[in-house]
Amino acid sequence: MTITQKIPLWLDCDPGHDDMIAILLSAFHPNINLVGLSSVFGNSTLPNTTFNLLSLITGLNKLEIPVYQGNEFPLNYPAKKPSTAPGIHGDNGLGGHRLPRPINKAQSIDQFYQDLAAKLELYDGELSIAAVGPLTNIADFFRKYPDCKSLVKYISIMGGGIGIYNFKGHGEFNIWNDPTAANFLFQDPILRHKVLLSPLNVTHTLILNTTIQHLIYNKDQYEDDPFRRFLSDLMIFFAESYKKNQEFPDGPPIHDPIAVYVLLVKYGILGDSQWKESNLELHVDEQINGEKEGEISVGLESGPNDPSVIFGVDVQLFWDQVLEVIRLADVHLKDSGAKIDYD
Ligand SMILES: [Ca+2]
Repeated sequence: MTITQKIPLWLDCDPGHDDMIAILLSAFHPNINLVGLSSVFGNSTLPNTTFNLLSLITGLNKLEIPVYQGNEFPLNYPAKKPSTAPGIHGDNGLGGHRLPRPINKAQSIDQFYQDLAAKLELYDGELSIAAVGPLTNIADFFRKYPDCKSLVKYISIMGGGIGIYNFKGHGEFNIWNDPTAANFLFQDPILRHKVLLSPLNVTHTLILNTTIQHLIYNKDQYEDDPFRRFLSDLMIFFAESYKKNQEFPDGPPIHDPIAVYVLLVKYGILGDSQWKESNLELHVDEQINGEKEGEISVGLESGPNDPSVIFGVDVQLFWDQVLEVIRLADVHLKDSGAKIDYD
């Protein structure tokens, strides 16, 4: 792929503050063609994450991107109960600022699967999926549409940790919430080598410190910019939650956009960026209420057909992409003259 081409991308998410940055990167990066957005339960309930997704699309004036409502519960529900993250993202999943009232409505899960299958066929081996919430929708889709497995290029996932945890002892939030879905994608003979997993090991290097917060919004430069103030209020809320509940004094890790960033590297858009990855045989502990529920273990016989786990990226290049899409979103909103009520 040459850099004049665009990556056809489907983003599955549970917004979510860091999901919002993944949405910005997907919707505004000049080398990405975002063909669909789907919601899943996770950071909050499915009605809340779907509302937040529709609200963000309204706030960004990107109403042409179709939004679909996915699954409300993990694959193994009701035995496996999901868990939300109000201590990090607020009760509605996206705390810190009133959200714009959504204009569009979400389409059904049946439509989601039909349209994703149609897009995979249309782009004939070039479309990738980025999944930045629990993996329920994506695993469920490929279970129901097995012929589509050969058509997806990459499944880029933010989730898990190799010896690092952030949820209930031995878990990472996304993987813990649907370990059955994760195991399906990590172990499926056709899909597993298409999986790119960005775990906490790499996302904990992507800290939204005060310098970056200042570049996103500062009063001197952006006093009359309601979009940047909106973004900043949400990010400050996220930073305060992380400081209080996860002991990140310098700023919160911005996990989710990594799954999109990784694709920019893999498709050759960002040239020879610094990069560390390993192919690892992955297994998630599915024992409900077990001591190691949600923990990822690495098999002894890892080989080239196993998922690629990303361990290191060029942090500056990552933030350059994020700051640039925020600038482009800002220009888009001003140029379109959209009257969006952020206050
Ligand atoms: Ca997420």
